[in-house]
Amino acid sequence: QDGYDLWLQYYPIEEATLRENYSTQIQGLITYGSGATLDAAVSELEKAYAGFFDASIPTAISIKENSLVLGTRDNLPAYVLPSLEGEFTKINSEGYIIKKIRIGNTPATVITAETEAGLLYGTFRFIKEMQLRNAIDKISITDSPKIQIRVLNHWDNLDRTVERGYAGFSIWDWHHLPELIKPEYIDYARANASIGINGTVLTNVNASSVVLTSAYIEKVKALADVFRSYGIKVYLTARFSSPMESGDLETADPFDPEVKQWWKDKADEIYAEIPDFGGFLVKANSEGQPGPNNYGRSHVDGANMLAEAVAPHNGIVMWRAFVYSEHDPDDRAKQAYSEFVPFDGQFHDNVLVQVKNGPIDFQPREPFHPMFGAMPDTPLMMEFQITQEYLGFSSHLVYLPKMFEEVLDEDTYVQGEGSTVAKVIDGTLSNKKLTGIAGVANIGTAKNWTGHPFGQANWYGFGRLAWDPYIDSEEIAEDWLKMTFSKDKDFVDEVSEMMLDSREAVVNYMTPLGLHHIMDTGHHYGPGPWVGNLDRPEWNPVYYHRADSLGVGFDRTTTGSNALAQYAEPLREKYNSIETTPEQYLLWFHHVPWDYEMKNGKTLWHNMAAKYQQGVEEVEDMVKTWNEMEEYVDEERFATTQMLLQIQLKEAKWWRDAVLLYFKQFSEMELPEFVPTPEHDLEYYQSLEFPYAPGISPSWH
Ligand code: BDP
Repeated sequence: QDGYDLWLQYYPIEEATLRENYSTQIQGLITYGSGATLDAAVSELEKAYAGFFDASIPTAISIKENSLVLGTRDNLPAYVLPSLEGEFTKINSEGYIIKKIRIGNTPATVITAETEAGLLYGTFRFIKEMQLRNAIDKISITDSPKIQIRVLNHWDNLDRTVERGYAGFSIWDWHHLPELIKPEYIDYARANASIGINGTVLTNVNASSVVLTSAYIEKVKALADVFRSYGIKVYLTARFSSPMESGDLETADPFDPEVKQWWKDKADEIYAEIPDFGGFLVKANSEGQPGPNNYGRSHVDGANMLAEAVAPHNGIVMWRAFVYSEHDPDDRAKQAYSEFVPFDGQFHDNVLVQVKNGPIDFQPREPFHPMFGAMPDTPLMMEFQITQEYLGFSSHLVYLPKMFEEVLDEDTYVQGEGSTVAKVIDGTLSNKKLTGIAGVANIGTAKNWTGHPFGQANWYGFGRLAWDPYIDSEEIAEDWLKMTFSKDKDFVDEVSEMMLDSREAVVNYMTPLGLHHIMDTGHHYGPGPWVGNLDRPEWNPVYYHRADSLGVGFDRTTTGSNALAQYAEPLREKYNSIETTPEQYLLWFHHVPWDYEMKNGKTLWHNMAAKYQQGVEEVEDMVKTWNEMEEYVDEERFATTQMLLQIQLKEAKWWRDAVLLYFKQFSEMELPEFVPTPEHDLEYYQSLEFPYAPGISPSWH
């Protein structure tokens, strides 16, 4: 088992009664309609059936007892529809209905939808029910995605390095495209379709304009042709200065008629090849990327110009709000809000503003980004990072859906209690038509796609939450474990608990109590709270923790940067006082004295040390739990996970020791006796270098 099959493993059904029952329920597959997506659904059913029963799925030419009927509403025979009355009102265009019905006296299972994509999702769901060994004889499931645009963002460069990628190189083999279509492309599409992902941005946000040249458009088209059958659209990142880099123009000013025309022509050229091209994702005027500000124009000017170019083709623009400037002396956490919120309502209808979950940058824990809820007249899409840039790369087991869920569940209070981030994203809070969510992919050429075997759960879980931002991360973990490893209850109970706890563990051993961005700079691996020599102040960890002899933490209250003014009441008031700020955000919002007495009666220093120690102990528990799971897991994945957990344990201790030794210089307090004496001195930790850490792409050299 190398993990290549992800959660799409169709093990033989060994239990005799169930096997008998399932095969009785699937007497003959009959499909109505035609098309590549329907073919994809059928081919998946064939694969699954072959795996479950070691036989070919029986087919039928007309509906008979216990047929499995597949077809969109328009294609189903009219006599089937009355048995589905009322069901279609429950789904949207990508939703599905799976139902055991009676047609006259004949029982049959129908999978249907309004669109072929819905049919495909329904098929995957039907298969999943069997993967989970659920009963299907009275099956009745309707489901629809709650968010429209559910995309992966690949930070893949054309030279196949992956920015912040820890699972090998890019899976897009640009050199051999368009001719060579690798089986991986199809399996990638299957995996995404199985969780409802309907779009992929192929290229890095730090973009190259080369992907917009005709030679590359041809390559992109080849991928789009593969993904189309799986309901997946392709998108590209658009480098704002492309009109200049192409050699065509001397400016990229969005007000220049020639620039506008250039983008219109470019869009026409792309759509001529890829009629369902999704549109552009843009990082502009951020971390050195070109953008409209270079010409004295605003983000709205830039986004709207591109939106006009793709609008005739129903394309969209995802314009990122990840901006902060070295020239702006204000708290970095405030800058995106300050820059974007005044533009609310001014973006064209086909623009989504893409906002990271927190106001800094994909930390183990951040409060939600205050832009969520603050732009009621603009579609805001969520950007999560699935790749673990700040969370131990693909060496550490961290179950991210737990964190995604925390963010989605946070209450923005913008329209009173219950105005959760999820409701902003799914559009229900302010009645948005266009909705979206993006996950920065953790996928690469690693045999198992994600490097760490448990990295797959983060890809899987992102997809599930993109489909339905209200589901429980525990349910997702359980589903994933059952489909990926074993359905044994003891295994699932123990390991899902381990996964759920892993998120808090990483917060504890890296950045407890609201600390953030104290990773070593550049690669962001390992501790680096001492770094303070980089050109841009906000690239330095010392900027974020602000430790001194008095205390530690970033004062973002009314006495400090007042970033909390960007939140609605009662959050503002709550975060303004140390006493009412949740301890998990304490040092995010406050500069707190080392001897400040916390809720448990102990000092801040004591609590900080205790959290780091707890993080290490939590990883020790993970190691113990996993060691007991040998009987449930194949040798290869068991051993890989076991070895990686040892790395995680070693590095959790490294984090604890390095950070506590560093802060001790300021607190001038002793480590509590339950924290073991660090193995090395601070100088040792400071001297460690990682010149070849993965994930730093040429754009950062
Ligand atoms: C940061 C990464 C950097 C990305 C940037 C972004 O360090 O590599 O380019 O975010 O999201 O997290 O644009």
